Amino acid sequence: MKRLHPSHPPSWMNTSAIVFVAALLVSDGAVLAGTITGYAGASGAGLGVVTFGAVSTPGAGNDDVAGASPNTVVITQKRFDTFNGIWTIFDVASNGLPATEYQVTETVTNNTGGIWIGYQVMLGTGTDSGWVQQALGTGLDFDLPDDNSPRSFSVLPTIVYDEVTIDAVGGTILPGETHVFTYAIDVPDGMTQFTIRTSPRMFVVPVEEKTWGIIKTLFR
Ligand SMILES: [Ca+2]
Ligand SMILES: [Ca+2]
Repeated sequence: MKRLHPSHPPSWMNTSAIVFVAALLVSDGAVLAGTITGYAGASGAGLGVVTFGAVSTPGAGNDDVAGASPNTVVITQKRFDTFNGIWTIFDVASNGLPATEYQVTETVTNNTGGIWIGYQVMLGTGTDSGWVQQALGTGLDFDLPDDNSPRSFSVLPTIVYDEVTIDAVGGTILPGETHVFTYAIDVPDGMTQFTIRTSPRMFVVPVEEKTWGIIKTLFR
């Protein structure tokens, strides 16, 4: 179900769950959870340049967090040179505890030569022709159902999202402009890698073309 960014965060606190996780963390003596261990590269026809800053996980297994998680992923530069997607891949260590929440920040540059009217972020696995969007309900998600952490796309203020897709629209990003976007993700235990797919949206499709496209699809 798609929804608009809420003005009032939902109730999220589950005391028994927090106590349970805290007990696990303390009993082991070590911090264990599904955590991002590193950046495994970028690909896609939109690339450009991707410069990975750092991943930091001081609060492994902390799902859920209200506000910005202390765990961070920073992409210091993501430059789109053509109007296509860029996939960034992350390695994950599984250690038997629930999800770890990260606040992702990416600094995005429009080097495509065209005006953007939107920006899309998706979660999944693989890249390019091997890309598979994450199914709903797996635990890899954009901080849902808790939905209580920052999600901001600068000059694109209208944000429509579900567990695995964010569409930010409502403004324009001109050629040469750079903007900082941020969003929260939950990384569950039980996976070795995942991918963040990002892509600009450029043109509004005219009604006539959309109609023709529908017709072509029907008769193909
Ligand atoms: Ca959260
Ligand atoms: Ca969360």
